[in-house]
Amino acid sequence: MLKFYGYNTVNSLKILMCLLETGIDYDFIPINIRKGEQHNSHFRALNPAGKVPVIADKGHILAESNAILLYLAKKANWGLTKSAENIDIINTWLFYQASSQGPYFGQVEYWSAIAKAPNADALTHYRSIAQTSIAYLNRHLENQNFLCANVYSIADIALFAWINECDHLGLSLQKDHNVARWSETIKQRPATIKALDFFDNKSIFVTKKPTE
Ligand SMILES: N[C@@H](CCC(=O)N[C@@H](CS)C(=O)NCC(=O)O)C(=O)O
Repeated sequence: MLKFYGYNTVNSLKILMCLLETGIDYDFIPINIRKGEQHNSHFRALNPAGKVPVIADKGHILAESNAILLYLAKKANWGLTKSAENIDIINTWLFYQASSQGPYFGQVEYWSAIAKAPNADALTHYRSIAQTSIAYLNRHLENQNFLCANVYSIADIALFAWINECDHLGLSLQKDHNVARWSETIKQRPATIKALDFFDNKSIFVTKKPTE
């Protein structure tokens, strides 16, 4: 069975949302990155970068959450991955998420919640860039419900995970109604509800799966 190594993080949330949407069977293996388990030799053998999420499927080991999303969607034949035109659009969003949205939001998290020496300039700077990326997403969602071909896909999953942290990061969706509507729609999907419940659950370190 596919093994999913993860923790309560935005990038692991993407993978759980996709596994639950596609119905692929899996074993969840918690890697407590706050206790440094990502540096254990066993885990480093899977991902020398020492980061979650990682999957192992019949000997095939894969890291990088967006690469994993693509792998899972193709494996399950889920969503839009059969059309070349759609896969180009999806890839564009996956690269945008990994190279822009993720790092911007990550900096906001760092300067708002992690940095030992506060830096108001850095926080303001990265919040402003993150808000600009939300506005960009908002324009794209003006006349459509989802990011690609108006069908829910891994592109939406990838972008949703950080948008779901906006409150916690002091970012606002008030002016970005399309993003707020899109995010609410995704939050109401049964797979999203189960995935969010699972990672909110304090018993995350007991290997278990969300109930069907
Ligand atoms: N680009 C990677 C980022 C993975 C990543 O940064 N994982 C973090 C948690 S979200 C992690 O494992 N951090 C542990 C560490 O850096 O020691 C992805 O999309 O999977």
